[in-house]
Amino acid sequence: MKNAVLSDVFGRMADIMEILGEDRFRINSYRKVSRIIGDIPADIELLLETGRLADTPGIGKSSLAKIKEFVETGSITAHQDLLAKIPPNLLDLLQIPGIGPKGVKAVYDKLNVTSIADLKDAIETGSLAQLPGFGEKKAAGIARGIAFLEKSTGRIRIDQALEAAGIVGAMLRSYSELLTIQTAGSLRRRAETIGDVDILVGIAGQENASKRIIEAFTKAAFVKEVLASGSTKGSVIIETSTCDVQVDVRVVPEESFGAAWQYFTGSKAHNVRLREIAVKAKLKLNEYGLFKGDKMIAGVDERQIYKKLDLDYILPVLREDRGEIEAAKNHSLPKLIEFADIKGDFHMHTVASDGDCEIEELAETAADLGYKYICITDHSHSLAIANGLSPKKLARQIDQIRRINEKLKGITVLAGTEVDILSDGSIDFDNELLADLDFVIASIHLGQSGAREEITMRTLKAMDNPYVNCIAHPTGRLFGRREPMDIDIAAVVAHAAQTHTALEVNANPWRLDLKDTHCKMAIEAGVKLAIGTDAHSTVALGLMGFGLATAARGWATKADILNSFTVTQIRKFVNKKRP
Ligand code: DGT
Ligand code: CA
Ligand code: CA
Ligand code: ZN
Repeated sequence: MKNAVLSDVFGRMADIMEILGEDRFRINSYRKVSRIIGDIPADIELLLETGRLADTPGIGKSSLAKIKEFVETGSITAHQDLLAKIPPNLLDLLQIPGIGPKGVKAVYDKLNVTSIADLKDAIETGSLAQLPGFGEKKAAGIARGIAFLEKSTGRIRIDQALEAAGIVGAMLRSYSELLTIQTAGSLRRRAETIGDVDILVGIAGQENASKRIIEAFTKAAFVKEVLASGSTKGSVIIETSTCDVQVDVRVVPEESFGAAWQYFTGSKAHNVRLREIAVKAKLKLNEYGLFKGDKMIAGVDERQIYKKLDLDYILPVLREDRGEIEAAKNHSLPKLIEFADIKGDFHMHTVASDGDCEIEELAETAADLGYKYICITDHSHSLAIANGLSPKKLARQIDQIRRINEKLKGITVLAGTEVDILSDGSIDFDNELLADLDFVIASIHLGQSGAREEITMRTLKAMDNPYVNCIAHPTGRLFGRREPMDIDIAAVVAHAAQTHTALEVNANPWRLDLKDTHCKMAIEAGVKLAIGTDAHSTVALGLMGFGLATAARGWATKADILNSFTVTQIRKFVNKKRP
């Protein structure tokens, strides 16, 4: 699928136009096209062929022509023309957390900075700090951003890992229908970021079949570099639509598949504990099976490994040696939240702020997902860059939602807001207006680089507001782009429990905060978690699974997750805090 690359090209064109100071309106429309393409789940080439792309709202004639050109020739003339207008390394600056196209324009225009190296010089000499609109604080932030970029570990987001696993899985399946193919490692455990993708292949019998499978894998068209190639294991770098990914494929005999799957799912820490238990029981556990002397007592089936070790079965999301082994021993593992428990989504944006679709479209998609409600949470007016709603506009949206609800069947639209927490911890809307809403989420978008006391104070104060029901993306991190805010999570959790405020698990794979360990802390303190996709399109409502996995990794049960509540139960939850 060319969707992601194409989305990137449109985003890049917008960036370059912004750096060159071109027309605002055109820049915004390119950005919009970029996001629409990025969100389309179907293959864009197919949509183009069938003519359905032309009907997609937001994609005009000229964008369509560019998409067509890209599909036919692999590039877009307008993109090449724009690239020719700027120095070759200038766009590298955009990878630095803390600097956007506007910042790049400023340093390029005023300081003649054309590369990251130039920018480092400008920081060292102090000329960046002197540039209007920058200052010492911002320059220091950018210096930290460069350091962050330089030490970046090369871990990838879970959605990127899934794409890579999909590419390799499809190839292996087409190689032979008879293979058992499963993902293992951190991807199966749904860890927040992934180092490399591990794929396990089970085959019945023949020795040399394994070698042929590895050969087929390492010689596949998607392979960019072969790191290792043996008779049962191959390790390669493949190119996906957004990044390079290391993929390890191991082939094991079918009779050992369960043991290998257990072993290569990890985590290492979990496996070490399991092996200790085996040793104590005078058994031997490895990737080939569980053995009593020479006799294999489990191997084909993963569940049997746990069973024969006198443990309840432990789901992959819990395998981190965070108490799951003890719980499995004394039969006290939690019954984790599942998708079937989810009745709604608490966080999404419409065209009213920076989203791509209408309330009705979101409601329709949510109903298809089997939900009973959604909560509309557009931004508030202080967040001008995201086109935040004025109080007047929000009041109108509330009326609009009431009218929509009269027509809708089977699903309720809750009127909400994602209101900004201002620099003094106050809330961007008055309480009278908030009182008209069904559910309020509050979050920090501005001044995220503030000191720990400041960020923590703002968050705690926001929770004191009787109309604030949830703190959205409490740490504000964006993997690879922005480090989490410096915030005292223990204090936030304690205050959430005290003030009857929920904390969000943001399901967007860029965010995933609260993170798993923080979810566990919150649950132990009796705080409810609200999973929100933060969708800006109907497609993004499908991100729920990532938030769900994060909560499950934090040991969440149905009772801990607000999304398992009915509308009536949510109203009760909200009213308990209101005066
Ligand atoms: P990653 O790739 O850094 O996101 O994390 P994992 O967990 O996928 O780690 P990886 O790919 O190095 O190895 C996959 C699994 O294989 C790991 O979770 C557990 C198992 N494994 C690998 N090496 C060892 C080892 O030396 N000892 C034990 N007990 N297990 C290992
Ligand atoms: Ca791995
Ligand atoms: Ca690996
Ligand atoms: Zn949002």
